[in-house]
Amino acid sequence: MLQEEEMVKELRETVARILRVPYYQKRLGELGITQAEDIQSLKDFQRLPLTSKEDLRLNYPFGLMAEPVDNLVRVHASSGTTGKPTVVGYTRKDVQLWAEIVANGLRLAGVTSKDVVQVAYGYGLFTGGMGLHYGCEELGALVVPISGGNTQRQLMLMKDFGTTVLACTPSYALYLAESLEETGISRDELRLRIGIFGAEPWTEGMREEIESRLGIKAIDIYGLSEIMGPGVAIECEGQHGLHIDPHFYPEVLDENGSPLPEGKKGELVFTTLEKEGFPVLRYRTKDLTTLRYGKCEHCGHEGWTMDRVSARVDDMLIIRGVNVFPSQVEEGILAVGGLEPHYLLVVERVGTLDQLEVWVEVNTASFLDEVRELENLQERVKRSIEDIIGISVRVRLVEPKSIPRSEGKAKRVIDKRKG
Ligand code: DLL
Repeated sequence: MLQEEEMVKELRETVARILRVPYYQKRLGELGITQAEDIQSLKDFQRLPLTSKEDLRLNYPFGLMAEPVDNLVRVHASSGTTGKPTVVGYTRKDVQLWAEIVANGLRLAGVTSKDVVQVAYGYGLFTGGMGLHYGCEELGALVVPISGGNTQRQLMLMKDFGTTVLACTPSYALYLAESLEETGISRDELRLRIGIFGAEPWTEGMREEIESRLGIKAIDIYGLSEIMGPGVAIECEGQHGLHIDPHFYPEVLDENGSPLPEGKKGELVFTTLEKEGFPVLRYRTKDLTTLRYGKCEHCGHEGWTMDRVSARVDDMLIIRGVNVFPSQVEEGILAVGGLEPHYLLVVERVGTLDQLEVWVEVNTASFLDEVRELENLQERVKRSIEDIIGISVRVRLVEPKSIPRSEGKAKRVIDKRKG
């Protein structure tokens, strides 16, 4: 492991930088921390306050920048569920660093300067498109900056340009796979070999589905705008967890905010190192995962590796007192054949009781089956989901293609109990 001393030195530099920001100055001052030198050990660091999305909102739009706005060259923002977005700013050095981080990550994933990368993440305030774009350019790959949507055009260019790498959300990858099958373009006409998929939770079952339908290796890429954007962590070709880039210091905390040891699941928290415009101290991602430290046998990466993010704290549904994550339902659906991985969770309160209904699409072959067989399928999915989540659910099998497809992050829950 990195010498604690060395790590503390780097963290201290971040503390020095964030102390330029009046808001942090005040919060740290309340704890008696007025200078970076007050941090002498990891224990000291762990006593520092956590930062949340709420802090960003309170300081909207530029209040948490550690550089004058004049020194920023780019902003991105993530749409909040309530009103104003959260804004992040980058200096010239930050955008260069980000490009290098993404390029390194792509290299670990097996992408080279010879690849043709179709970037089908959205371009704009969302960090997905531009984050991947500059990373690919830094690597020397050929970028096709098509952005999200316009599915038929995506397929045409994928074939005509000989795209070898597809970068988009896993749900959009699945939609593209489905559209390819419909359009009648066969996999042999394409040169696709790698997918760089992230920006939303997805399961191993979904990975297998995408890999087999597109005939590619599907790599999980993670990131969030508050920390930088895509590339905070990425799988290497070995696909055994996501390697965290050394410019980000991770912690996993329990519900009380206390650090958990390696291998224990909790909320992922990041501190940025070396970031200028918008350095962040102990930012609560609300993502649930586990951490381990070590050397990857496959690619030699030495440092922190995290498990795939199975869910966000925010996505957790409490149904009749039981915690349920959409990814658990996805796992249950994919364990049963004859279905499409397109689903929706509909939660309602009937009288005083919460009810979860899962809508799942049957595939075209099953759709033509006899009613009895469909009932049997329905029963099997129901049992498969119930085995995982531990409460009873209703399953509604729906026609192929009746659940809306997503071109970006999928929306999988309709909670009618709210509002
Ligand atoms: O989604 C950045 C990104 C773009 C990552 C493209 C990967 C690829 P935000 O819009 O700020 O940024 O959303 C961040 O998305 O806290 C997670 O909850 C979720 N997320 C991102 N990547 C993954 C992943 C981008 N690989 C939020 N697995 C994060 C699971 C992910 N969840």
